[in-house]
Amino acid sequence: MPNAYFPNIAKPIPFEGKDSGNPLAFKYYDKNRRVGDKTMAEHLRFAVAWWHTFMGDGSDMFGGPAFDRAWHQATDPMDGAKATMDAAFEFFQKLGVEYYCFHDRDIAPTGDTFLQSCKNLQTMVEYAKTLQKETGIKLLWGTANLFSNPIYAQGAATSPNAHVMAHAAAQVKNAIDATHELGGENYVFWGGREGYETLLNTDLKREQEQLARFMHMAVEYKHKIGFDGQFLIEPKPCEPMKHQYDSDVAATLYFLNTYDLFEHFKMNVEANHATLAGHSFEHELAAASAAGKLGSVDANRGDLLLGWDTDQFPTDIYSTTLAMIIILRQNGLGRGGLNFDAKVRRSSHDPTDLFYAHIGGMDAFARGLLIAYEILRDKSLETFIEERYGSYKSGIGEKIMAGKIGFDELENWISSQDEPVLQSGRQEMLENIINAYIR
Ligand code: XLS
Ligand code: CA
Ligand code: CA
Repeated sequence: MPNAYFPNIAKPIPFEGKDSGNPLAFKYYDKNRRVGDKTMAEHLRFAVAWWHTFMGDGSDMFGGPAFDRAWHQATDPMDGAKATMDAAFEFFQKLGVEYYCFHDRDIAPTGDTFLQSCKNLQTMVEYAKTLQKETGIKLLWGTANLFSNPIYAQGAATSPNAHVMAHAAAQVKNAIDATHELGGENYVFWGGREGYETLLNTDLKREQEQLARFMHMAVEYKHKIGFDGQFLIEPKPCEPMKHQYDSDVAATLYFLNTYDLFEHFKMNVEANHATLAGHSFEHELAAASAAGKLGSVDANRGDLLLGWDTDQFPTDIYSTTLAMIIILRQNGLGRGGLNFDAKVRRSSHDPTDLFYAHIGGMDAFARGLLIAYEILRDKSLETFIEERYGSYKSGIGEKIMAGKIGFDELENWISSQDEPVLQSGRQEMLENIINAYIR
């Protein structure tokens, strides 16, 4: 295993169990441990996000780069990209994750022209292919950065300028090609600038039609080249735009339905985007799962006291438990996974902090998995929920749901009945049950 960029981490991070005092060891994530019919690694399918972990330089709105990364020292951008890729694969192996995710412009530098950017990307894809082959590490998903280039300031697919939309289409074509070439299991569409800043200059209906047309072209292209990965849309309500069209899971489902795209997409649900949309992480997961559309997860957390996308590493066991209950109920994420779309804080400038951050996130989800598995195995919630709706299994409830009767019949029926007998929702009792499992 190469040892050039993280010399302080001499060997892969070991699993040492919950009593270990070693901060560079897993306490819960034991990748080969079986939980039900799968190993922890198969359940969790962790991925590292290239943009934050290898490209992040600690900049924020008030200050420039704060991280001095050994892989960012080259003067030639392509040498820098290669060094970054070496560092990334060293990191994946030492951390013990099987997957990564990237934007086209993360792994390859933007060239002076579009064609040069495409060439850079192809060169880096070839290099990634070699490293994937050598290490067995795989691509969970690829995507295109349709938000950094100033031409996308007014949208990419939803730009008022058709030349810009064409540019975005050509860029996405190349990003899908790259993902396909690397055997990516999914391709993500996050429309950071697909929204508006003021309605004074915006035709909202037209922009959504453009977005739909763009997605149809992507689907046609996917079939044309035989890419069999999943297409995922990642909802977010705002930032950088004031309003984004795919604002949450419900809005995205509506968009897919309206424009005849439903069968072609699932969703990549991000925790921090859920809370920015005024929902809980588990609400968004449950909403996507109920529609059969929970494809993958961007595992992070926000800060409820800050109104922006802080992309912090997940540490809250309660939240990972509720998330894993939903994921286990739908029998896993299939070809999706848990991607740490998360960054270390500006003050955590030491490369070792990248290990602490991921170890913490992986342990938080491993623990959530173990707890959720027990809760479901014991049917601690399922039996209660089943009984709560029991009145629809027979009698009047069964007739209602079978579509056999309507308002008139119900009025007649109600006239012959006493007042309904109400059952408690038992929220507090159920909350206590969950807490009893978190030990
Ligand atoms: C930004 C998004 C982005 C997507 C991929 O807020 O989370 O990083 O996951 O483009
Ligand atoms: Ca994300
Ligand atoms: Ca985010």
